[in-house]
Amino acid sequence: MTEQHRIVVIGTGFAGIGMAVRLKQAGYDDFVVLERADDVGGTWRDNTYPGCRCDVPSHLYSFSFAPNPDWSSTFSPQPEIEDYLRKVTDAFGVRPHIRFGHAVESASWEDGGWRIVTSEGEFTTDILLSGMGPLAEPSYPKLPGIEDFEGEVFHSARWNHDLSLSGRKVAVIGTGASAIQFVPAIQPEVEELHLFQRTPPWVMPRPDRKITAAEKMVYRRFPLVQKAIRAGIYWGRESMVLGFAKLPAIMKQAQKVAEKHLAHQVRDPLLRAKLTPDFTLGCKRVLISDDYYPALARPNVEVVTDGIAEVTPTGIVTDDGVKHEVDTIIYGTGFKVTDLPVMDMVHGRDGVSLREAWVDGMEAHLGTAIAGFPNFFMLIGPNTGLGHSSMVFMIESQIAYILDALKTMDAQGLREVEVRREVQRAFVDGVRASMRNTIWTRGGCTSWYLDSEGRNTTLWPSFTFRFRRLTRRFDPGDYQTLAM
Ligand code: N01
Repeated sequence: MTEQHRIVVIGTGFAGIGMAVRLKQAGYDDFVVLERADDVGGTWRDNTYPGCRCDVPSHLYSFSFAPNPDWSSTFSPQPEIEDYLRKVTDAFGVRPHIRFGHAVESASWEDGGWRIVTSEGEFTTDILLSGMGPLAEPSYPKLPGIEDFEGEVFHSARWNHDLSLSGRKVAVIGTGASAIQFVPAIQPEVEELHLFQRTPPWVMPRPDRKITAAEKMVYRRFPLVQKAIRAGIYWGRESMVLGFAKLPAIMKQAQKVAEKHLAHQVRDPLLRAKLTPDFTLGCKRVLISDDYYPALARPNVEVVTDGIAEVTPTGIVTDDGVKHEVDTIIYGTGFKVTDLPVMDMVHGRDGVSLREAWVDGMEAHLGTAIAGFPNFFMLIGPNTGLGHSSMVFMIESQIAYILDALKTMDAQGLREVEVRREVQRAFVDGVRASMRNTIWTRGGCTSWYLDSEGRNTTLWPSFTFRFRRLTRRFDPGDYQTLAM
């Protein structure tokens, strides 16, 4: 049997939950949220690796409609964020709308509506909202010989908690935001840790501390105080990072802080040389940690900088011919950010998939609406990611825009809205122009910010406040519309 709803949302991370809460508050009752897992949380439910925590200050990492006076520290640990999302889900009454265990297999625009096939049956809807997020699907590198490896293999985003790492010889592949968090957490437990580093990241000090009971009380009694701190951090962070990002020469000054951090924490000059990056700070996501470098200096850790030639049943052979005997391989190799599963899942007008629509790179008007895909809005779509601030702010901007679109459709009796191709083109050209001379494209590195052609189709290159302004109103003039 096919279920029909006015609105279908996919995913229950920050995007899907925020959307569901706002829909309910706006009086839309006929909606369901499809979730493949058995609880909410998105990437904050899936990433349970030891040491997982947010590298964005806690004050920024909550919805404006659900401030959290109870964050325990400047940078919240993963279980607290997952718990926060569960609490928001229940406090705002959206859990009954969620269909857990419903993995979306495809969504197609057919006969003026969306038909969605899930692992548990079909749905049809007028409006399809994607909250699937770019950090959902782990990326596994293709290592020759991996299928013959006799030990244990898993990805940091699918941590194997049934396996004790105590006494094991572990290979970690990757040195991004995830690895720098779990490496110090597992180093004391494992017998040997072989860290396969392709590119050394820049690592800044992490100014973390516990939030005191007195502070929490103030936030609880005077929410405006927390709001003011939040606004202050936004401006400070964004002005600094964006100022630097647009002027790579100045970014080199910030590098000095990271260089000092490395020199202070790693005394061995050979190890320090291995860990010194050769690109401008900010080109990849800037990492923060106080325990990563000290962990690498421990005697049971080896930083391997030669490339991986092949995997054998009992280890990894590098390009220099050395064999590293290991019984466990942990991938800290990130996510499929520019090769999203949604690209093959969603088919718009004339059966065209997002992958086909995006042959020249991912693009969307305001990172949200895509020509050829009527009544479809994508949360955290192309060029809405951030290297400098909180994604929750971007998500809330998109949610407000989508709600305004729904209100406009209701008020004007519109059955279909589809962004005009030329409007999308103009927006995307603007984003690419302002991306041109930034650290993200000219910093001398590759990163998940760039697609296989070197285009930055992931980041928003400006202040989040500017994005908020652009998404404040849904302009039906930007869309081709069809009346009821
Ligand atoms: O993934 P990454 P991540 N052989 O893509 C290496 C968010 N996040 O999971 O730099 C060898 O950054 C790759 O090497 P290189 C945050 O937005 C947030 O760590 O490409 N190595 C790199 O070192 C973050 O940016 C938090 O040369 C290979 C690593 O794997 C995003 O998630 C915490 C390889 C991948 O790094 C992703 O972070 C954690 C190969 N074949 C994550 N393929 C917060 O605190 C890849 N690598 C909020």
